[in-house]
Amino acid sequence: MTEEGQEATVKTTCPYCGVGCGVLANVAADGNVTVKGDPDHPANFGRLCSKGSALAETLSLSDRLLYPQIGDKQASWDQALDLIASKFAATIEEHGPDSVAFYVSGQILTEDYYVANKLMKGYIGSANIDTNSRLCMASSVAGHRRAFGSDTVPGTYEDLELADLIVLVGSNLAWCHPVIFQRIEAAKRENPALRVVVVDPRRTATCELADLHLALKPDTDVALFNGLLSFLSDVDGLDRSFIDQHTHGFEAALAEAGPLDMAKVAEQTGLSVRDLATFYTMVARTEKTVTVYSQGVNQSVVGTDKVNAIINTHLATGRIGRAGMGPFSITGQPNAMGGREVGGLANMLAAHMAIENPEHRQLVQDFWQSPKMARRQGLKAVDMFGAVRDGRIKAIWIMATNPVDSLPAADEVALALKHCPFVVVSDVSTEVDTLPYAHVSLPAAAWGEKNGTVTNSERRISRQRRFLDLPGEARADWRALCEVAKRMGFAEGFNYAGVDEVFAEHAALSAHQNDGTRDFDIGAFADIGQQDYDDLTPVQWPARAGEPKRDSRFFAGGGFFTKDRKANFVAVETTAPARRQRAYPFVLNTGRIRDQWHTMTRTAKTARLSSHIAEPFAEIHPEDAAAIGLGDAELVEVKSPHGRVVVRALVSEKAQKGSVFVPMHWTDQFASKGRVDAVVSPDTDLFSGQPGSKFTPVALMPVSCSWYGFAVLRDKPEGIPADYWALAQAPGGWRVELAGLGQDDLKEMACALLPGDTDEAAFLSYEDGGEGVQRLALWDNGDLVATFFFAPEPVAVSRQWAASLLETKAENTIERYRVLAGRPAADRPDPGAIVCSCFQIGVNQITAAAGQGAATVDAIGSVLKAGTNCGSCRSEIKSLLDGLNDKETADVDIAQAG
Ligand SMILES: Nc1nc2c(c(=O)[nH]1)N[C@H]1C(S)=C(S)[C@@H](COP(=O)(O)OP(=O)(O)OC[C@H]3O[C@@H](n4cnc5c(=O)[nH]c(N)nc54)[C@H](O)[C@@H]3O)O[C@H]1N2
Ligand SMILES: Nc1nc2c(c(=O)[nH]1)N[C@H]1C(S)=C(S)[C@@H](COP(=O)(O)OP(=O)(O)OC[C@H]3O[C@@H](n4cnc5c(=O)[nH]c(N)nc54)[C@H](O)[C@@H]3O)O[C@H]1N2
Ligand code: SF4
Ligand SMILES: [Mo]
Repeated sequence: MTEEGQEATVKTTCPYCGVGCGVLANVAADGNVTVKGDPDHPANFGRLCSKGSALAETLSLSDRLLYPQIGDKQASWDQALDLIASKFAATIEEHGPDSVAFYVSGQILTEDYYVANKLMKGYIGSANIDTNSRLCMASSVAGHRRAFGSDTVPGTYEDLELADLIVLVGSNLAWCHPVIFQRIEAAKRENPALRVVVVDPRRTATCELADLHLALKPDTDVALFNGLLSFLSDVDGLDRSFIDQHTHGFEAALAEAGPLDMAKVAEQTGLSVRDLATFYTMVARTEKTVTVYSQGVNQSVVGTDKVNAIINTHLATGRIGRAGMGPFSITGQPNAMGGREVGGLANMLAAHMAIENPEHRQLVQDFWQSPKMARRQGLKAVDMFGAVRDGRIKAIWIMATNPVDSLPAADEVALALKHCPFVVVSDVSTEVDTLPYAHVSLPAAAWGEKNGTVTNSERRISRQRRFLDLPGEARADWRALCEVAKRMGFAEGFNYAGVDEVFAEHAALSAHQNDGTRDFDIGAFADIGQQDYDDLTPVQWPARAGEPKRDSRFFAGGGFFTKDRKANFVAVETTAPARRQRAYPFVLNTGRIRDQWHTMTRTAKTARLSSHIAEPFAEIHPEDAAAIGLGDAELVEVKSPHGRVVVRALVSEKAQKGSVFVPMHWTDQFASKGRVDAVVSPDTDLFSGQPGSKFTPVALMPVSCSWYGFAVLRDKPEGIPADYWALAQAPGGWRVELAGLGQDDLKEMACALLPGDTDEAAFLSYEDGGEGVQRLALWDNGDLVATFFFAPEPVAVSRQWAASLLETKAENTIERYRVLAGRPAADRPDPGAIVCSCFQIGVNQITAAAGQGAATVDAIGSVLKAGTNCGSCRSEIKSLLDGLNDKETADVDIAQAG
């Protein structure tokens, strides 16, 4: 925290992805905040991606939840906490501990997570606490535990720099872990021998770095890696001594993989025998191989098997825990790893202990001196909401996650919450689709306002530090939890003076009766005091008490956390992916885009991040689009038995035939029908309970619209009566995509989007009756209030130029008519769809610079600065340049392509 009126720089950690970058937050004397990368942080050494560098732009309080509410009335914290405690206590009294639940998140801090887990498992006595990590890391956790006996990530980021081969499986690093991507890019420049293989059904931005892209059929990864195991065996690529000394079950795993049959693997995966042979040979010949994987692996009904198929190949070659090699499951959320440490999942216990293990249960209960202990696993996320729906769970506390948007079969989740007798939601924003279902809502402290720790993908614990005052009545989540615990009669377990005491207890528990039997041990911090906690520098675990700093990798010499300290090969069956029914012939794949974070409650607050892709879309192959009569930039309905969305068609060769990709981000706050999880199937992996969010059989149907529109507005519209709309921030206002099924009165439509009673006559308008083109604009003394472009087909006006009009004055009639003409003046060329969000450089500018000889990404950088700040767009620039060489057009952003 800073003294009022004094400049200060605080070292903290980015609240977005699991890379866990260090951030320097500078608060100027006037309170203005700027952020940059922390050059000393070992995750990023000063780098930040587009989202990290835009953090300061997300701090406005305009949408913040600032006061507790009961129903829709403001309440005091005391009233809210009393009500929560009494409702939970009464429900438990009447229906037992398993009638209540917590649904928490990999975005709360370790200390928040620790007390939530302690309250539910040790005091309420139920394991009905689960987290959105169930949708994210559960298959990796289950796979690790099957193979290693513990949920251990063996390697470190440095391994990526030391490797000679990096295999990225189901991982779009360029957009989702951009700073790791940049570290690999840099490593490749240093070490030209480094090869990168991308295994992903889609051609993603990450493929720009790839020497080989394996666009396998969805959900056929087990076939690919079982084939690799057979190949390694065939070419004598095994480490027999590692297998013999440190593992069990190799023969069974190999037998299950079967004798090598490349033609069969090719058929199963849809890859060519040639590409398979190239890949397998590369792996066989490269000792220093790291296999990085994330949601293309985890989010599958065979996710745990995919994880073990990958790990099998590393155990078989002994490539684990040594510099430059290993299986590497990277985490998504900033504290996904911390959540696993505290046992935040319904099937885990604190400090990486097992809930099924009676000794572990006793150990934890003794340590906590708690009245109760959950005896069996609780309900995993999808089942938890099923139990809410059928009435088994009668009170639920949702914290730092937005399940009405992010759980599969999301409309059913909304319905469940609607009928739940008591719902508590802790959040930082009012613009959250889950919030309307809350009986009590609690305003949480946001990033920059709270203290605690997070653990990143490489087991590195870093401090998040406060540098802003708490706004309104916001409070840290751990405080709200402790206050409820006290009111439920559990004061003795929750009397922490500060967050440092929670951390110290967590550290002490990790070391309690451990003696090297459990991987997670941070006993070195068991006695940490407030000052040392405040000063804590990033540290990797294990950090055992009294042990000198050592190589933090695991398993190079065996020492797994099973009974006999040997790892298990898991014999994984190659199953054919779910069969597509005739009514649902396409596979829906879902995931992320570069500049939005999940359900957009924070990243959508900045115009800069919204400029990259401003509308939900479905990426579809040209042949599929043609077959269903869908044109580029038209609207398409994506439908499953669970629900539907209507989004913009992005016709692209990057899509795999038969598949369609829709981003997970859009909510009811930003689009009329863009919540893709309404469509996603709730089927889960048998072992992990993780939903297969990347594979839902769907039907696609073009939506025929009578009209399309694009508007730029100074004020956020209160409601949008159009059949289709998508809303995004623009510099100085908002931009809206519109479309209608019927013959709406378009002037009336325009008025409905403006505040107050606008007279239709106030518009300057242009109408081409014959062609159905209509353009309207409204000024207030030369400042644009609104402009609308309507047409019978997708509107072809430059979005970037139109959005920029809010920040320019129209001094005279000519300039106003130029706006209606829908064309920029010659002195203000249209930048085109934004590629570089830091410097707002668009496709047209890059294309023009390339035309004048800037042929490489670096050359573009020196002419336009594009790609020279955060670097997140470098792979798109490369793709654009490659495309120009191929005489292809870039399809970065359909909605802006006009
Ligand atoms: N910009 C941005 N970055 C983020 C996030 C964000 O919201 N926005 N969220 C963070 C979080 S919580 C997470 S979990 C991570 C996720 O990071 P990633 O896992 O990299 O991201 P996704 O886009 O979900 O999915 C990755 C890829 O899996 C591919 N895929 C789909 N099906 C299959 C398959 O059957 N096999 C294989 N091999 N691949 C398949 C998809 O085509 C997709 O390109 O990102 C983190 N970083
Ligand atoms: N179809 C599909 N669905 C998916 C995925 C996918 O790839 N495809 N990915 C899944 C994955 S990997 C993940 S991780 C999830 C993410 O899904 P969610 O967790 O639902 O997404 P977020 O938008 O990150 O939600 C975080 C919420 O916490 C609030 N918040 C922020 N900071 C704080 C805080 O300090 N305290 C409190 N109390 N609240 C805070 C934010 O305003 C926001 O409402 O989505 C999952 N769902
Ligand atoms: S890569 Fe980007 S989003 Fe992830 S932690 Fe670093 S700055 Fe934040
Ligand atoms: Mo995630």
